[in-house]
Amino acid sequence: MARVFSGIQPSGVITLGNYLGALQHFVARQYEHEAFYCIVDLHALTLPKDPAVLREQVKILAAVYLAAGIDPQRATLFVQSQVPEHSELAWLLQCMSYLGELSRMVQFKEKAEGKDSVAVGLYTYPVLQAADILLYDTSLVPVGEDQRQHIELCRDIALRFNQRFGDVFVVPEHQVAKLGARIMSLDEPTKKMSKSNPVPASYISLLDTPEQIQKKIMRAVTDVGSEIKYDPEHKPGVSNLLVINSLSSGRSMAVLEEIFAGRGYGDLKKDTASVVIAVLEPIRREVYNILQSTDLDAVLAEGAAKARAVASVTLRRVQEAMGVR
Ligand code: ATP
Ligand code: LTN
Repeated sequence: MARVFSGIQPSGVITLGNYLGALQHFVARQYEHEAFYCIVDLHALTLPKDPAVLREQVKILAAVYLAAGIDPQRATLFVQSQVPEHSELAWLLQCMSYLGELSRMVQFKEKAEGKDSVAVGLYTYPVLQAADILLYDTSLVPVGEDQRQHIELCRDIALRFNQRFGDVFVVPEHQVAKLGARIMSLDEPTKKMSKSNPVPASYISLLDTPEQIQKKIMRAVTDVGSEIKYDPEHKPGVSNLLVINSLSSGRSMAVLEEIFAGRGYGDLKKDTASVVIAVLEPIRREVYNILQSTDLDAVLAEGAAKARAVASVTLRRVQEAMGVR
């Protein structure tokens, strides 16, 4: 059975983009493959973080994973910092990675832009990500579009390592959905919806109330003209709403274009708000139930133990190959 691995940063409240582009695919994959899902708290440290806030966000993200449908009996859910093999392998892989290739990473350039001082960890972030993936002999990595470049880098590092030291790593492939891999910001539909955007109206959080969701979608920026058709290049705002609607309601783009032919943007927004609420409201309620009733520490401790059992074997193989064991 192929192994699947993916991770989400506890860097804020999970957005509709995270859900449609990543989390819902994690849930589907757990029925087909052996799955490992990680709360990547070490990655979240690459930008300044208050320790108490980080702890709280780890807990909320664990509840979101479970509320969205991750079943800890099927998939291994764990916190990255509880499996020290991630940091250890990251160092070994840093010695196999080049300044040039890391300098080309778009996420680094975007997150470093305009800052006076940038942590080295932000630069080496994709190497830690490669360690996450390679520790589990992962074949498939479901991610949103923005992570494609990081998975390519992980493949390059794994191939380079295998060429030098023999067949140590499984070389993974990314799995990026055709639709929904890049949900756009509601206020600026040419930018990615992101949980670290300081403007709350730009994203829908999985913890937003139905009223908040309704308000944000009704205020979403749309395009000139009045036709409702899927055309991301010329109609980014309307196309984003159509994608969100299609993935939330299960109706194809062709069906939606037919339903909304001759109707106005207001109708599209109202309908989109109602289908998004229908998907997110049960998850939001479940998050609060879980936070009150589930021993998350126990679930995560069990996940970490299962993850370590796999990760420690891979790390040992790498250490032996490199001559440090
Ligand atoms: P941040 O804004 O803090 O960088 P983020 O919202 O991009 O965070 P991540 O934790 O970096 O979230 O991403 C978790 C997963 O969600 C990744 O697979 C990523 O590709 C996916 N993802 C993030 N934003 C979107 C989006 N707007 N549309 C589709 N997928 C997304
Ligand atoms: N960098 C990813 C989060 C992440 C990840 C991973 C994703 C960390 N390690 C391993 C897939 C596989 C992001 O979404 N920003």
